[in-house]
Amino acid sequence: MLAPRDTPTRERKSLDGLWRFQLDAEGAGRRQGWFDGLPAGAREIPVPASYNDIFPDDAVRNHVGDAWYETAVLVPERWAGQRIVVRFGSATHRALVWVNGAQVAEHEGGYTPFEADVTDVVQLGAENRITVVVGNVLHWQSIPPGYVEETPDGPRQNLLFDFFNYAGIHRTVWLYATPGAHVRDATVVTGLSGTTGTVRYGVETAGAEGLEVRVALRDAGGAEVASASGGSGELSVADVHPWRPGEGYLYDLTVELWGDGDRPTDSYSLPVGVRTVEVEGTRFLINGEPFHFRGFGKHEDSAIRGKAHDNVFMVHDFALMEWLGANSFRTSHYPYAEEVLDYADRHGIVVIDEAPGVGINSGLAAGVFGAEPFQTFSDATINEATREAHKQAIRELVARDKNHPCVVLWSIANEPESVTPEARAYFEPLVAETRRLDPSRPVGFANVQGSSPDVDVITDLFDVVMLNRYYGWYVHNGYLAAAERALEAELTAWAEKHGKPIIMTEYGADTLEGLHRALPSPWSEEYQVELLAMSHRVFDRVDAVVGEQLWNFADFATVPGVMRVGGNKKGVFTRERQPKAAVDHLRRRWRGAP
Ligand code: BDP
Repeated sequence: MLAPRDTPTRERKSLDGLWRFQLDAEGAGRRQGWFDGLPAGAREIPVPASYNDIFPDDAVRNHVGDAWYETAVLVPERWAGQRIVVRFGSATHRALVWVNGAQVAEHEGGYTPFEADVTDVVQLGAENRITVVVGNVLHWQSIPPGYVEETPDGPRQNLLFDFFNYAGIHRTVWLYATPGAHVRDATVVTGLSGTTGTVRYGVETAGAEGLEVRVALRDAGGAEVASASGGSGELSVADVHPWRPGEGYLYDLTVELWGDGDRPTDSYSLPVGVRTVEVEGTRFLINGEPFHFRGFGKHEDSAIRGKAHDNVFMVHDFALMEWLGANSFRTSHYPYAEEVLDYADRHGIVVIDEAPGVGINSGLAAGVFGAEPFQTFSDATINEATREAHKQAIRELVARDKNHPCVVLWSIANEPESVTPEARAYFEPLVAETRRLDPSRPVGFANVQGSSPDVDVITDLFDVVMLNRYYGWYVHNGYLAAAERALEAELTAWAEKHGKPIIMTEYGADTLEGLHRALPSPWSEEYQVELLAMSHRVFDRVDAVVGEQLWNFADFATVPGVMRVGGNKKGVFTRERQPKAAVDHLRRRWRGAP
């Protein structure tokens, strides 16, 4: 799926700003035709933003159900004869969209884009009403799954994961115009052989019968280095400048449709980084060279904005990661905004791109997040329909992110149950589908503590071992010597059993900023430092460990609970991005800082 861009033949208009907003807990809006106009009294709300923390209003913060949004947009007269599309970067977790009262789009899944051709319903040169109803309920057949309990005080959403269920329109909304005959999609897969790079490309078009596809690759200075015609082919780049970790060198692939005229009918530009990714034994290779992941599991999370994309936080977070010497992160536990991947492409930051398959684990949900006991996989809980929703989420993730050089690995789930035959039956088709969609990247999942190599039954389906381990926190809390022995024993067992690269995708300790203890005890800043230092000693002793992404970059919002003091405090930065003591340890380890 192509991101909207301004090109010589295309124009886009952002609909970000203040929209009208109305909660609809009873679900009355559809019956009452709110798509023809929200009721009087609707408030103003910023888009993009999660709605939860905008107002000091518990009904908004803990809302379960529909929330309506409305705006008006003037569609330029000059777009006459063009194809006009409305596109949402995301709406969490599902949405229905109307334009001038006509339904144009319906989408399930809170973290991937969707769009609709609205050419026939908009009025040119006039104001057009756009209405969206966003649903935030998670149920057994959604991804992520969850369930709603009816209580005397109304419905209560039970979550099976450890982050606040922020909802709303979280990313930019675009209205854009393209020619009727247009480039619908483009896919690139790159290769390297000595000093020569290859860019295999495929272009999909719509309404373009009789038009010729022409592609041209330009270097960062704008000089053309290769060109071809036809809907698919391979470009060869002599003396290629590869994309590599730490240096996000990008070429530009211009894809054009040509008829008889002296200008292209449509033109689209795709940034392309030429690099390769492979797993070889216990090594993870980028451009044939062993890569060691240093960085974090993150969240899209900040005060007031919730899970909305925000360029201020994005640039700041990347700057902080660079300051520490991090070279990578995981989009735990859902696809992040497209702007984040574009930025990582340009800056050479490596990304593990995760599907929103989180909460597929009864043991964890009941034990840690307080859910009623349930069986993970059953007709009444996570079933084939859930798996289909999960598959669709993977399809949309790959469709959106397949061309990003920064993405080197798909993570299709976080901490799922992985010890029963049902788990294997659930995951086999998902892994196969991911590989079918993208044979060029390895596939993994983040394995939960307790699913050790002697009981896990799904890791052989994957290319890498990704481990979330809390030795020294949930296990052996306060006993780092015991934690060190246990962590080393488990990592050694993984290395011996599978002979695959091991990436530590989570390890860490909740840490209350400002709590100091001369003798490091849990929750103090000193203990976080000691736990990280212990973990790093172990990683350095196990050859197969090729990555350390600790949990978490910053403190983040969760549902309240006896284990959460105003949220999850495992950040090495506070939620406001102020450093805890661990930052010095990381700078020394990752940057060689004194
Ligand atoms: C793991 C999860 C992560 C949690 C973390 C924790 O993958 O989402 O926030 O542990 O407990 O279970 O801090």
